[in-house]
Amino acid sequence: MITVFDDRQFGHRPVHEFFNGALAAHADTPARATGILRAIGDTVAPTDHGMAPLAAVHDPAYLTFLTEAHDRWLAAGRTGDAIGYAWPVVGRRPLDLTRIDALLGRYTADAVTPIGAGTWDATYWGAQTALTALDHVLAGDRSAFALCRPPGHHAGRDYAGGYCFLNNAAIIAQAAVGAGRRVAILDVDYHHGNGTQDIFYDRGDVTFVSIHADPHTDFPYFWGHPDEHGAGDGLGANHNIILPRGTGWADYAPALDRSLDLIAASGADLLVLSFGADTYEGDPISGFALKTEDFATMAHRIAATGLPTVIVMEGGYAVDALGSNVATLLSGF
Ligand code: OKP
Ligand code: ZN
Repeated sequence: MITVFDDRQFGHRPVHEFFNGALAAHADTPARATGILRAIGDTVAPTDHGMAPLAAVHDPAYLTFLTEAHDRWLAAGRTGDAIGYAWPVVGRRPLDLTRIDALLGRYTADAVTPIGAGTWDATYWGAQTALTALDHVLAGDRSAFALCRPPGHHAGRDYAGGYCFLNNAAIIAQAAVGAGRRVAILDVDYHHGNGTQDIFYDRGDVTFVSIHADPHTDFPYFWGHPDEHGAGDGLGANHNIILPRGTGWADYAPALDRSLDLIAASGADLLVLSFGADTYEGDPISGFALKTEDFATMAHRIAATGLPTVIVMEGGYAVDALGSNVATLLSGF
């Protein structure tokens, strides 16, 4: 299977995130990508598909914000990463926001998603990485791996959040729809893919199934509950399967089988797998208990659907084990 990667993604180097009321070292380190690259070997560079496929999912004003945010931060006399501190929880009339702190409040969802000098280039080339992996699958490859970093599944149409800026899985799902395919997205990251859910919530042409930690106990808290079924044309095309902290393979496997049944019933002919390795037992910010070999079993079951599959990297923070966890998943295909 081909792996697509662009080393401009190393330019995203967030320093801090808020954690338990204080600044802590950010979990999305460049070393995550290094560990994966070391374990899987050769990669191919993405081709540039331009802004159009990004703008097919994201709000143009949000894309402008992402391209300008760090320059505006510097122009305001700040140093380091741009991070918000005030959020418009109560909706108000549209305002002409100009101060960087107001823009950060408008276009970010939390204080764990800082924007640095290299963030836009990194996330842009991450999205191009996913689009190039999709090209390989549309051209007939059975599967392809997009080594994206930063991840994407918490980013919505007009907001960053949960370490994510551009929603790589949603961007390629939309591009695949444009190519005439019927798409399902399976999100197996430990955290609910709230951005992906939000983007497709009222659409019936893209099915979203996510297996994740109960949002009563885990980020992103406000979304990912099992009664979120979709709306309008999308009613019945959104499925959240929650599992308690401590879940190991014995209880994960039935949830995966249920997900694959839902995807088969959707009539999809192309699968986007949002793959987070943070379900691993050693993950420092997560609470499931999958073992490295379980990722091979996970891949066997997904591959048994026969669906052409684009695998998009999301989370996974046990850096020492991340390479072998990803390589094990890929070998299972
Ligand atoms: C991004 B992805 C841990 C707090 C974690 C943010 C998690 C973002 C995860 N106590 N807060 O889904 O892997
Ligand atoms: Zn995650």
